Amino acid sequence: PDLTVRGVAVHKAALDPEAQRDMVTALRDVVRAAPFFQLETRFGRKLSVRMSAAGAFGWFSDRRGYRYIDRHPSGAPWPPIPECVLDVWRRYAAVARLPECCLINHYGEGARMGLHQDRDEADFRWPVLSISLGDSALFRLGNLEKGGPTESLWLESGDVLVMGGASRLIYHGIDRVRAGSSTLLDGGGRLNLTLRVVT
Ligand code: MD3
Ligand code: FE
Repeated sequence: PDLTVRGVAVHKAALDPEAQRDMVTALRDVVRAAPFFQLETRFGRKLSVRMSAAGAFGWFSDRRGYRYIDRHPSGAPWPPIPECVLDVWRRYAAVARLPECCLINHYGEGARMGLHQDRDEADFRWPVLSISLGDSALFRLGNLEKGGPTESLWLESGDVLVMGGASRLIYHGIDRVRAGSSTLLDGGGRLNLTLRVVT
C-alpha cells in the first residue's frame, strides 16, 4: 500500500481514470436494477447517504435495527457484483473467499456517515475493502473502542482501502464530501463501494 493508517491499507489511485469510468458504467446497470433508497435508523432518523447493493446480500436498517437482507426492498434479487469490482477484491484483498455484499453508498451534498463499526458480519477474520469514486471525502479513523483520538485523511476517486486484521473492527466514518471535486459522476457526489464477506 501507499500508506497504512491505523492498520488500514490505503492504495492511492488504484483505479486509473479509465477503470473508474468502466466501473461507473457497470454500476449504472446495477442501480437501474436495484435503485437507491434512503434507510431509517432504529431511532427513526433518515440516513443522509443513499444506498443500494449488489451480491447475495444487501445491508438494511429500519426501526427494528440493522441486518443483511437477500432482496432489494422492492422484492427483487440484488444484481450480481460486477466482474470489474470483483477483480479489485481479487487483487487487493487476495483472500480465499469472494465478497457476498457490495454495498453502494451515494453521498450527495451534505451527506455524511457518523463514526461506527462494521460488525454485522459472521466472521471478522475476512477483510473489508472499499472503493471511492467521484468527489473526495474526509474519512475519519478512530479506535477499537468508542472515543479517543482520531486521524483523518481525504479519500479520492480511484482510492482503494483494505481493512484487515485488527483494523477490521476500528471505528470509522465520513465527515464531509468536497462537492465538485470530481467530474466522474454525471449528477456529481461520491460513490463508495464496500465489499464484505457476510456469512
Ligand atoms: C474501516 N462506508 O459502508 S468506506 C460503510 O465511505 C462505511 O461510505 C464509508 O463505513 C463510506 O460501512 C467508509 C471505508 C471503510 C469501510 C469499512 C471499514 C472503512 C472501514 C471497516 C472497518 C474499518
Ligand atoms: Fe463502515
